[in-house]
Amino acid sequence: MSESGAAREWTRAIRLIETSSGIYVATHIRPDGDALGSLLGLSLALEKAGLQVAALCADPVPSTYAFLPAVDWILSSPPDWQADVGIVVDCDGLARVGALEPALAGLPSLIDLDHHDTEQAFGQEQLIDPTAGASAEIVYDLLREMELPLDAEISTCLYAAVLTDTGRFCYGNTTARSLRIAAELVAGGADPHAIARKVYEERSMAATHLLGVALSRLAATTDGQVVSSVLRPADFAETGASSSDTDGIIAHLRAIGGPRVAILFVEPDHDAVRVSLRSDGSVDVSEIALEFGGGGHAMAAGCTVTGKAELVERRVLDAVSLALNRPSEQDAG
Ligand SMILES: [Mn+2]
Repeated sequence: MSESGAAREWTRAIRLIETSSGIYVATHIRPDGDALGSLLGLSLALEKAGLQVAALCADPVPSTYAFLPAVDWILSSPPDWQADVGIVVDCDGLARVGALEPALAGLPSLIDLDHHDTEQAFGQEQLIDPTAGASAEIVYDLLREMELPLDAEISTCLYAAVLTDTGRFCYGNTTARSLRIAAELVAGGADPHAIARKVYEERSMAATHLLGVALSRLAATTDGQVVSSVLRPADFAETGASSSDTDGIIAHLRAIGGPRVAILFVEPDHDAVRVSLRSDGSVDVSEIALEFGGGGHAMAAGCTVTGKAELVERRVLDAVSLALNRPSEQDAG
């Protein structure tokens, strides 16, 4: 899209927001740091600007993110008042909002605010920038464009979002812009040490035991290009861990030097397998996730596949090895 086209889109989106009588801000199921930080940062800023706002997420907030300001404000279903505008953050396709989809799809105006490189854009207006390290970077730009002040609460939410989606400013999506925005958020009152402790250093005993189980089951393919692990329903029962306690385990698999792709298969109950994929950049794992009905980014993606666990795992491993052995587009120029 041309610069002027993008600028017009921003102007129209801002006009929709500023003239709204009520806004539903929503994010995806199984929310992560970017989903929740973007949802809360944006909702707080709009509410403080005098707009009527409901912050919506169909799934519960993982305990890791219970420290975020105004987290108790999040509703799992729409409130008893009707919005005229919806802003959906960090969702690659409207279906990602889960049970909230009908309530959002029925709104007069919908804004898709996201950083996925998507073919599933939706809504009247799209504030989509795949070069953003986190959706929160786009929220930051939107609030700046609207000239809304960033206080410590809003800054904390947005900082937590950028921190987690860039893998503590380590992943390939980390840019000078991510760091500049993070610096502005710290200046606005976000506390980097306190937030990092909350997100990364308060893992529960149960979750740590679950991590141990996952690490004990590490397996590599014979060519050493793919490393994977699995968690079965019994592992959750035995450790007392919950399904959101798998967050962060994939980072330990990804940290192994050598393999180009890391995969974590999680079978929270017996009818589906949740697959997390990480790549060193040599294959686009979002394309593999897409084949299985999921999505994500080139270096981090996921999908949930129904079927017998062993069969699902075999199919995903086959798809990954096929992708790894395909001549890459980069090689072709
Ligand atoms: Mn994100």
